[in-house]
Order: sequence, then C-alpha cells, then structure tokens
Amino acid sequence: VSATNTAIREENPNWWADANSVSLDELGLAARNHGMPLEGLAYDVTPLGMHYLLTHFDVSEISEDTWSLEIGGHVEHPQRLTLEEISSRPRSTQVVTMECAGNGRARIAGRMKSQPWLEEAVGTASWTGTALWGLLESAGVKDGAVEVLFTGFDRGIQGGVEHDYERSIPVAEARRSEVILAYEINGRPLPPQHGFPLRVVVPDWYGMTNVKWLRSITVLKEPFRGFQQVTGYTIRTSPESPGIEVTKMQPRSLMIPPGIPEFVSRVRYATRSAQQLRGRAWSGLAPIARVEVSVDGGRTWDDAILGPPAGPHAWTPWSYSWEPREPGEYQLQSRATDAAGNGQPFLPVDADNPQGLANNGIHSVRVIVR
Ligand SMILES: Nc1nc2c(c(=O)[nH]1)N[C@H]1C(S)=C(S)[C@@H](COP(=O)(O)O)O[C@H]1N2
Ligand SMILES: [Mo]
Repeated sequence: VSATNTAIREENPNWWADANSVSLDELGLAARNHGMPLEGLAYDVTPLGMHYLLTHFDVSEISEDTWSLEIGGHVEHPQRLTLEEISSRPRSTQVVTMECAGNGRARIAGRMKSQPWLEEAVGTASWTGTALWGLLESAGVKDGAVEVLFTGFDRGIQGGVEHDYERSIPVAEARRSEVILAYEINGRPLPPQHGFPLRVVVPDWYGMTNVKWLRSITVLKEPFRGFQQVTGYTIRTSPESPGIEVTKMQPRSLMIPPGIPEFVSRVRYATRSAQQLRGRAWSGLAPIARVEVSVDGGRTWDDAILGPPAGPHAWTPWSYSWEPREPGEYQLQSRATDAAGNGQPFLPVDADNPQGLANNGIHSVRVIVR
C-alpha cells in the first residue's frame, strides 16, 4: 500500500470498506444510484429508467423559468443563455454508451467506501442537444485557452472537501463535433435525475465527465485543479506522483445472464439445450474489434459474432451459440479487445487504486445446467 493511501487510511478509518462486504452507508448509495439490470444489454438504446444513475450529492431541483447557462472565462463575449435560446440552435443527436469509472469497484478488496458497483454501471442513451463548440465559437474562445470547465448546480462534501460538482476537458476534446450540450434523452426532456435541464455529453469518456445540471461553462487558461479532477478521479500511487487522471473508457464486455435466476443469489439455472449467449462490448479508446467467450471459467476462449453498433460511440452487440452437453456448474465469461489492441482485464493494483477506478476485469456468470 502506497504511502499516500496508508496516510489517508490512518487519518480516516471510516472512509474504508471492509473486505468483501458492503456497509449500510454503501447500501444507501446503491439504493440512490441504481445500475442497469444486465438484461438491459438486450437493447441498442437503454430504455429510460433502466440506464444507470450516479449522483454524488443531491439531484438538483431546477425550474426552467429561472434557469440560464453562463458562458465565461477566457472568451471575447461572456454570455447568459436560456434553454429556449440553446434549444433553438442546430440540433445534434448522439447515441452514446456511458459507464461510471467506478464500475467493478465492489469486487476490489481494500477499497474506499463509495458506490459499490458490481458491473452494471453502464447504459446507452440517445442524447439530443447542440454542439458545444458551436456555442463556444459564438462566445469567441481567446488564444491561450487550454480547458473548458463544466460546473453543476449540485454542491456537497467528499473526502472532507466542500465543493460544487465540476470537471474540465481539454480544448481539443471540446472541439469534437460529437460533444454536445444535451437537453433530451431518448427523445424526451431530461428527467431531473439525468441532469435537467442541460448536461454535457462527452462520448468515449467515463461518466464523471458528463456534468449534469449545468450552471456554467468556463474557458480556462490553466488546467483545472478541483476535487473531482485531481483527487476524485486520479489514480495516485505515491505522494510525489501527479497520478493518472481517469479519462476514456477502457474496453469491457458484459453478458446477458442466460437461463433463469435464483432471486437472492442471482445464480442462473439453465437446461441442456442450445442457446444463444448475447451481450455488448464497448471501449472509449477505439472501436471494438473482437469479443471472445469462455464457457469453462477462462481456460479456453472462442470468438463471438459481432453485430453493428447503433453509432460510432455506442456499444457493439455480440452473440455466441452454446450447447452445454453435461449437467453441472459453468463459469461463463466474455472479454473484449478494441482496434487499438486494448483488452481486459486492466486490473490496476488494488492497493494503489483504492477508489477502484477503471476496473475493467472480466465479467463472469455462474450457471448451473440441469
Ligand atoms: N452535476 C453532476 N454531474 C454528474 C455527477 C454528479 O454527481 N453531479 N456524477 C457524474 C458521474 S460520476 C457519472 S457516472 C454520470 C452518471 O450519469 P447518469 O446519472 O445520467 O447516468 O454523471 C456524472 N455527472
Ligand atoms: Mo461515475
């Protein structure tokens, strides 16, 4: 365990989870911030309500009548825009797979207490809004701009630090035409929990970048150093090192659990008949090039068949025919590789990644064949 983490652990013993268990604190977080049931992997676009949710503080209560967006910082023409002004700009719809950077965290022993995701913190939505860069261009981004900061209305305390929820992206990312300010999800106004009336959607990045309940957008001349940037989502392995900032999604593949579940344990029961295993794979780093399936706990792997994704930033469907010949217990797994050669698992050393970030370990489903 690195020196920083040992120090944090000694100073704040109540910030840590017990190995292999969740506390009432974590249960409270899990109840507020639900995941997508894995059967939701059946859909190209996740039905509204099945998409995962993560809110650090409170869902902001915002009235459209009084809300406006402030655009300022290193720009020629600082401005304030109403929702009507924003929604009368050119429309852009993007189908985007979003995953929380903490997905898989609950499987890490020696982690800090946080939202205890297993593997279900993902969803794909069809977001409609207007291109961020178009708006920034009309505000006139000045020379020397390095980042764009998004500030939400929500405020709270994390790691002992009180702050507004805010995060930045580099100007080069802000220029991408698919980065939008979204006011609709799946063809409807954003519901409160997804960021009403406006959020930023940055395809390919982990969820934390997609700031909800936007209050202001600020063009910066210096990199942003706020809590959710340099403490919340940075894997820090020593007090001296600046750490690794978590940015784009590592490849991951998940499977719709086959057969029928036992209510409490979620163990699956299937029969000895031919069946189609199905799932989805995604990567924020490159398109998905390959998905492999193992039906023997990872000893042997076989290629799945890939289908077309609903868009360049949406997950790729895959399928695999399986006919278990013998009754007994099976561990089914799937793993993805993207076109840049990134694969699974990217398992950061537990002790040096106590927030359990970017854990894209291989998904395993236990099935009992009768
Ligand atoms: N303002 C604000 N934006 C936020 C958050 C938040 O707590 N406050 N959580 C972030 C995180 S960590 C994730 S994973 C995504 C989740 O988006 P969703 O709840 O719409 O699925 O929102 C991001 N945007
Ligand atoms: Mo997240």
